[in-house]
Amino acid sequence: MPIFRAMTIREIITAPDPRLKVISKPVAEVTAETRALMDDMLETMYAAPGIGLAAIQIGVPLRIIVMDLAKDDEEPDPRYYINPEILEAAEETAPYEEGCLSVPDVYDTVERPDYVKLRFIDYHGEIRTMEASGLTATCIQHEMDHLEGILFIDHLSRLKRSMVLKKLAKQKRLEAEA
Ligand code: K1U
Ligand code: ZN
Repeated sequence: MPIFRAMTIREIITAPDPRLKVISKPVAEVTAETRALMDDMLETMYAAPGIGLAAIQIGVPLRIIVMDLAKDDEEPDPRYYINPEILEAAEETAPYEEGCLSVPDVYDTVERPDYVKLRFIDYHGEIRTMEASGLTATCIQHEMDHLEGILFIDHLSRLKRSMVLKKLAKQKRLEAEA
């Protein structure tokens, strides 16, 4: 008999928070528990709303990413990347104005390789390879940075980053006082 489990929208950790600096650990085996976590991540990402999410953003230090780049008028296209590794990256870079659910209300331009080839494990535990360009390449690299404890603001100048972090810390203080 199939067992149905309701998906849960989890809390997204926002910067500054030391948990976002943690290096995530590889997933040893894709189990029902891993799939339940990925289902929750996707639900959390859709609710935010966002186009990607790494497990560490909900406080789970595992190398898991979910993404969905489908447009509003398209069918959902959920993607799951477990233990992703970059096999090749282009020398050419492309700029993209990035945002991050863990860095609310901040957007800035980051340059990243405009093509990457990846190896990862999918939702069903199968090893796969994929080539990505455009927004897919940008988003997967942004999410893979989360697995290393890196935020997109770490790619900005030291001055910009410290201004953003000060603003976010102040926002958190005000929210705690309210
Ligand atoms: O927090 C995250 O890692 C998710 C982040 C992904 C991302 C966005 C842009 C460039 C690189 C990576 C987001 O989803 S921010 C929100 C966002 O981009 C968005 C939200 C609603 C509709 C469309 C986009
Ligand atoms: Zn992010």
